[in-house]
Amino acid sequence: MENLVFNEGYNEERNWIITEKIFDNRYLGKCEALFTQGNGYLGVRNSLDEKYVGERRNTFVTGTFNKASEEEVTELPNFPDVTNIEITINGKRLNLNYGQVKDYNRSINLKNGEVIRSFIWSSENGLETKFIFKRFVSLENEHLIASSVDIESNKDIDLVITTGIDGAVTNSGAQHFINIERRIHENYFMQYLTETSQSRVLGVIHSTYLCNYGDIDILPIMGRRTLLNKISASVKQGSKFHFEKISDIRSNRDKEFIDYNNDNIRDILKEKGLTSIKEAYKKGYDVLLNESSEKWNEFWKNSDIEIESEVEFDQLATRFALYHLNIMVKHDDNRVGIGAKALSGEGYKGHSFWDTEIFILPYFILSNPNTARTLLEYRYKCLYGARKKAKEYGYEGAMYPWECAWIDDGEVTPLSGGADVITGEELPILTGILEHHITADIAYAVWQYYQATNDLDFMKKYGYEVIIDTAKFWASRVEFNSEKDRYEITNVIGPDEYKEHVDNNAYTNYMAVNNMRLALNIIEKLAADDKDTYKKLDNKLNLDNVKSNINKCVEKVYLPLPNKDEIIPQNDTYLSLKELDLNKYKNSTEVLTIYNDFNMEKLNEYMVSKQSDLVMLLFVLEDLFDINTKKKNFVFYEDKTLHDSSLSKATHMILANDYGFYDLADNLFDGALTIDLGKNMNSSNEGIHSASIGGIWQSVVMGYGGLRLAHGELRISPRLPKKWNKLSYSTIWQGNEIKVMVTKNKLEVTNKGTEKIKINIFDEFVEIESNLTITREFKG
Ligand code: IFM
Repeated sequence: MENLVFNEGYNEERNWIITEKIFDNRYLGKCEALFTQGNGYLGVRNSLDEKYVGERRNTFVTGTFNKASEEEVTELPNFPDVTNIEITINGKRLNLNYGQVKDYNRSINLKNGEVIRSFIWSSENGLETKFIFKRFVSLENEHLIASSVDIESNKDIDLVITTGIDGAVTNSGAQHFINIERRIHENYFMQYLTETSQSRVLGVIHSTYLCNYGDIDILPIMGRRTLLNKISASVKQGSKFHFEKISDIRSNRDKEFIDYNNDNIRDILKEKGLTSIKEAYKKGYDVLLNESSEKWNEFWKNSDIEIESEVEFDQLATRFALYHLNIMVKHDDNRVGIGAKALSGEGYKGHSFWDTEIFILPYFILSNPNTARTLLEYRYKCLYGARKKAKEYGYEGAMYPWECAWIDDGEVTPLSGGADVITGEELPILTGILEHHITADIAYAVWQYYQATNDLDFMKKYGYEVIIDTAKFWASRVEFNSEKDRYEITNVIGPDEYKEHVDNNAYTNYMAVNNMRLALNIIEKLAADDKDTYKKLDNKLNLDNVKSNINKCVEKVYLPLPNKDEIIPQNDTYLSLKELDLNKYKNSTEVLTIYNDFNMEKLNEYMVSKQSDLVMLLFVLEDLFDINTKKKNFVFYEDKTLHDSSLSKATHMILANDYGFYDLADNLFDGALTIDLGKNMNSSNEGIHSASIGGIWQSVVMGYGGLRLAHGELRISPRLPKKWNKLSYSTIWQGNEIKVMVTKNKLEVTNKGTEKIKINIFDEFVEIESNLTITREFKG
């Protein structure tokens, strides 16, 4: 039997349910991450209620970064845990590794984020106990998490439940919390306060429980760093013991306290938490779930993508992506970004990478522009760290950190990761020092957002400044090569992280020039049309100086062109590297297997790429080369790419579909969909892959759905795979909602907005009045 199945939703729930069919202690990480619940403020990994060796029990509160010690970089700390519910039956602790387990079933309903687990456990001869556990994190009240447990036995049993607030948590051993204060109010309301050790973020956790069973004994326990209640009951054969637990988690970093200079914040938080938990206590699990489900219904009403396919998994996987896209971001707080593992695991420490701008943001720009704006405002707020980094490296302007955490943390990429097993020497991580393209990626994303929204208010307040100050960085970053009479960008890592210390990475150079050209155009336009904004920016950035620095170099930056074989060199040395037979690695079901044979130093010697690099350039700046050159380069580089990063397949899929390599596109699509949902049961241990989840949306909507935002236009040129009969999605273009419905040979575009829109459909400009639909037949 497969561990995970995707077809257990029936009728209304068809293609909404993912089910784990087998409890297997070796693979706890998979569903913990996949079934993560949250709302962008809270992220709670779906560890089982009872503890297991090998579990990773994580509760994250966005933005609460802390540095556990001097030698570690800042990370999102694991908050005190409220999900653990330990149960003993007749003195035997519930643990599915022991006794017998029947009818195990654990599923997430993507429609409302609830996870239900049920099974029958037999801990001693003739005794069978049925358990049903349920849990959700509220979308209605971002602080709330609720669980419920039903227990029923075929004999009388002595039942003990121990649960509460467990502060004995770490991030893989790194301890983040100090100064614990705890107590119980009115017998039922547990209160726990604690503070992060360096950033001094105050975490305030309240928990309560409801129990419908007549005679119960309650014993409060103050353990080391814990505050628990032990609840004992004698449960009669055939009667149901019902237990609910509700918790409220908040912190003084919450958005509501941004401008709050009140010494009483601790008391305020206590009071808010306590009031909230008392109200929640009155409502109980079902009412709270209904409230949260209503919010989910609203989300799905606006955001669902419908796919009619022979392979129903495609529909489910798309919903899986939409579910996670909705809970990975705090939609209204511009002080926080999206972590590479979102709020679903300790991997990459909650830090934000270019993953956001290039892989995730397109979804928000074209589906939920308000959230896109919030995310870009976060980058604006990170300018402080970007300027600091530029200065430290001897450059001007804003050089974005490769990894960002709290808005004023600056660069937080660790300098090493692990140690050589033989020598014990720390293994360096060079990305924070050398991977510079993120600066241009952010400027690019700002411009994409503006094109899609016309949000001039954003540009005046934030966007122009980001583009100009990043351009200022590039003008100082390029190096003049007098022999070749050109500017170069040497010693970088491009998107392909298998190549370090390279010169003239094509992606970086083109994106840097794009960044500088955008800035020049903006400066000129503002000088002509918007003197006030010009003056404001001039005071901050000295625009004459920026302009002259850019003008000095921009037309002379080396932009690698196709060679005699029409191949654009990924960097100065790539095309002269040794060739390697990659079949073994390409055919492997695991990623990064090349590391079994080569270390980084050796990898630098071969023509092998980790992820889309030159191909990424063809995607983001699609007008640079003619179609034949693009196809040729796609084939050349795809052949050498191991897709060892989860960021790779979606981009390749979209271009393969564009270029008519349909079998490859379909293959890559399946690969992109199964990065987290695939058979590899260890793929998501560190957390889900946020960028690949953005990539799923991109492959569906920008790939088969043919939606593209390029040179200021919205284009729709779909092509469905053979197995699909229909795809429906919506997008927002310059404030107007557009519904798109594609079948194998018909496209319908409906303007649901209030204004007339002009878009490009199959390379023809079409104007669509408000509330009108246009139809195009095409050869599928
Ligand atoms: O940003 C990515 C990078 O491109 C490949 N390594 C993982 C990072 C975080 O997802």
